[in-house]
Amino acid sequence: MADTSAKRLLDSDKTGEPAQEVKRGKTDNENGREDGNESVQENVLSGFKTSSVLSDSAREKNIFIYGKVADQDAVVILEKTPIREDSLAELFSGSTLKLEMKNDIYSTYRLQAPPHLNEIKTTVVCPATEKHIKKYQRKESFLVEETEEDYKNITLPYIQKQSFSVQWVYNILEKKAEAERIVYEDPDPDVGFVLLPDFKWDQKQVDDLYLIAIAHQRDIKSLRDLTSEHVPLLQNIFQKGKEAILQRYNLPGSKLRVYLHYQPSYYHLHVHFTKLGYDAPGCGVERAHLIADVIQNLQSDPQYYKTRTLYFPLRADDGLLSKFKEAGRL
Ligand code: M7G
Repeated sequence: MADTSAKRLLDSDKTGEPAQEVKRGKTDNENGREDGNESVQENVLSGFKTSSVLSDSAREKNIFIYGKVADQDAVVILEKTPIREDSLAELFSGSTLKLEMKNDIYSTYRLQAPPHLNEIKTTVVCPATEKHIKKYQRKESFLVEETEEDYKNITLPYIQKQSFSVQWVYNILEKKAEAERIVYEDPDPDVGFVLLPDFKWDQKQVDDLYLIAIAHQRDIKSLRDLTSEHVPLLQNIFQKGKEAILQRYNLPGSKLRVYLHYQPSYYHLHVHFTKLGYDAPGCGVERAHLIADVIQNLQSDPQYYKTRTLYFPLRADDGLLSKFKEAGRL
């Protein structure tokens, strides 16, 4: 069965595709920023100075930290990764076990695993902007109701000035970063896209599979820009994305949740592919729009997303929320 076999260890080197070589330490992108890949070993965090903990979760076993790398603001995310079934034999035979307590048939231990089975997934955003720091801070959210006029008068002017840079997206499309991670590419300029693992996924197990498909077209900011003319693009991403995931990860379309975020964090059209049953951040009904529904809505009304009132959550400290408040819309 696809689900069981898909539980196996995923060999991240098994990319299959003839990915282009990544030029390490290259500084030719727009921002003059370096793009590295996985094999760079230098510990950029050795001098990291913690300023504050933005949020943490004992349940999700992660912590979001704000601090400085040299003189630059940085956000570091540390996350314990799931225990893989195929590492159990080595975990039991190769670890030391320290008894904590024993009572009748019950005992608890501290198991010290070999280092390679005890890695912490680490994400670094550096230099981080104030918006990054806010993004990772735990804050109360409010549901916003955005009409067609609200989008034109409030949201659009705000995102044109305030949104995150999408340089990382262009780096992927131009093979300046993450080229070796590409799972599938359709190079067509109109309906083409690049499918690759989201950086939230460590690719060690399919239980928390998370990929993103990034459109080659650069002028579609979000769901709001979509009309029926984009249906072939969406159908292509949906169909070929599912086929590529079936081929690579042995996971059929019936096991996938494929959706767009509104509002997204990055205003360049991309589609999220996550495993059904994995409670991926942002997959709730207030933010995720299933691509299958998006396609049907556009087929029945070409202007559906231009004209509909859309609902989405905004965090208390989000500048866009202040704009809605100033306009008396909240
Ligand atoms: P979104 O809906 O714009 O925003 O999705 P969200 O981050 O609030 O969900 C963008 C997606 O791109 C997210 O799932 C991010 O984890 C992912 N992502 C962001 N960055 C900066 C990168 C990156 O550099 N590489 C990859 N592979 N994924 C990224």
